[in-house]
Amino acid sequence: TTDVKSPEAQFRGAPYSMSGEEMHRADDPKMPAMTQAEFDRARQIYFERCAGCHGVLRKGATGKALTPDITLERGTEYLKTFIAYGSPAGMPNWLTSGDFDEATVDLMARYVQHTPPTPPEFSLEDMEKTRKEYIPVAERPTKKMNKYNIENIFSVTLRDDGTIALIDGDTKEIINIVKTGYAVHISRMGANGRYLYVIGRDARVNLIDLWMEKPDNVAEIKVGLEARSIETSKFKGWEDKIAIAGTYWPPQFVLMDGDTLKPRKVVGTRGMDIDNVYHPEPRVAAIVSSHEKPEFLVNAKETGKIWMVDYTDLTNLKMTKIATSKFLHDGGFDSTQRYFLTAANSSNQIVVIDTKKSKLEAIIDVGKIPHPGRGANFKHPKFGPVWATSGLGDESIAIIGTDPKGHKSNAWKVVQTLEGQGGGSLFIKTHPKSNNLWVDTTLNPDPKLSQSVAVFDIRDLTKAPQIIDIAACANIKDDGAKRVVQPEYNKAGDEVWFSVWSAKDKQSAIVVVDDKTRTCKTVLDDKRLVTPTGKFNVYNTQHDVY
Ligand code: DHE
Repeated sequence: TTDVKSPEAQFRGAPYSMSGEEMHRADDPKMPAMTQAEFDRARQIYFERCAGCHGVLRKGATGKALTPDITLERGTEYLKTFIAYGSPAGMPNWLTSGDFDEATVDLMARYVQHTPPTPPEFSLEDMEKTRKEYIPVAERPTKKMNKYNIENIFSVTLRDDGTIALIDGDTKEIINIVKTGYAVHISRMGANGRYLYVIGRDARVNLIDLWMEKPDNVAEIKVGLEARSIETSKFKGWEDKIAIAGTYWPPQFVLMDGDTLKPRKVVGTRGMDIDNVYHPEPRVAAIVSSHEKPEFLVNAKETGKIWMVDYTDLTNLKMTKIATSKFLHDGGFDSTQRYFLTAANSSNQIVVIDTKKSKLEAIIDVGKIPHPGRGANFKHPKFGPVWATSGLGDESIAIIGTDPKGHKSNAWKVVQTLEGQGGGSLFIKTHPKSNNLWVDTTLNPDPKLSQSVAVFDIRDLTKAPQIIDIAACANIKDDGAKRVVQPEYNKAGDEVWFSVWSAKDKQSAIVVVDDKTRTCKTVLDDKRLVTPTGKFNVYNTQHDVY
């Protein structure tokens, strides 16, 4: 078991799916000796444990740069100590946590003194070769063929199953379990309320048609080797015409036809960072679709740049690159949907973009490693419209004023800081019809905290939050981790759903809480719900309600 000293490190440590790829090895006599078998094993471990923080090319991301010019100077003994015991800056203690034995520590210390093997590129042609249209557009339904209340369907990530569950939010029945990419990550709903787009960490994109009698895949494509984000065009007149997927490797994004996933244009994100230093691996993190213009907003994580991509003319592609702050990760809109608020996580900041003017509006200092998901919008009794984020690094919840017209002096300032249960928070959520602000602490090392959530009363935020033991509601008998993750509302805003997330071979569940009474209402513990994490309500995702 891991000593979860740093929830941040644990979070970043999710395995990359590309360890099996053909890669070129380039040695130099200065580098410590390694057999090919040792090299291959170390490479695999690097993708499983290290790439998330240090980057595939080891140029440094949230973790330090580990290229041979640096590591050879440090030497094997120094590196071994670092790997074994970790650092207060967030490097895990791989030996003392029990994850690595002495031999593995030695192996990895030698490996990082070698030139990083470079994974292959992935071109438009490579993508097109993987594309499947299971049901061509002409053979798809022309109207809704089922009786489901589509707007209240939830798409649930079954992380380690490589599937999503479509759950009827009214009856709580599973409609279908749909095969998707490996370690499937997020779902985003098309603007028309019909197509659901899902992306896996292996960069497989699935297009699911919710009009079918039994909603299922109609098209699929692999757009790279590693990915996290997918979105579709939402501007009036352009609804679902263009889909976009961002990849971690290769560092690029692709624009596709919304209904067939045919790739049309690939754009690389490599280039200068905000300090005018070249970065070879700016991973694409969150992508949102502007409501003000026919544009996507694309977070290029390591360069700290937000690209506003005009999708109306793919030949004469127009892009505005906004210099913001480094390590852009997740984010969402304010309640008017004009401003995009996104975390620059390792900079401990929230960046605000005005999507109407295509300009940087503000950069705001918040607590340690903000992680808003899409954030939470509500009307503060004193400060008016606000947006909130919790974080991985500490217990603080930053409430930021978002109304430059009506509450000018509070706009883009932290107007209040709440004290949550602790660090390791991933998601925060409310709903326009609710008075509750829910905050999880999924990655907190204390199981009491990771299995419960804090709920604040928006009408009186001076009151301490109520703590609800969600895992206990699930009444799971085995000894799984039962980490509670990601509150998500139903369409009506009167229920909030939580995942109780255990390992693949353990029982997991979804707990539905009555938002008014804050009591557990329904437990979904169907055996097919393997490792549920993210949940995406169709209506709320379609309309960016959060
Ligand atoms: Fe996520 C969103 C990246 C680990 C659950 N995650 C995102 C987004 C990015 C991202 C860039 C924003 C996408 C967008 O809006 O377009 N996530 C990463 C990682 O790089 C990271 C840290 C490590 C990794 O190697 O993958 C990571 N994420 C996780 C998990 O371990 C989580 C908790 C469980 C899981 O399913 O893998 C997880 N991430 C989520 C969820 C969202 C998300 C549920 C969408 C939240 C929302 O409400 O929109």
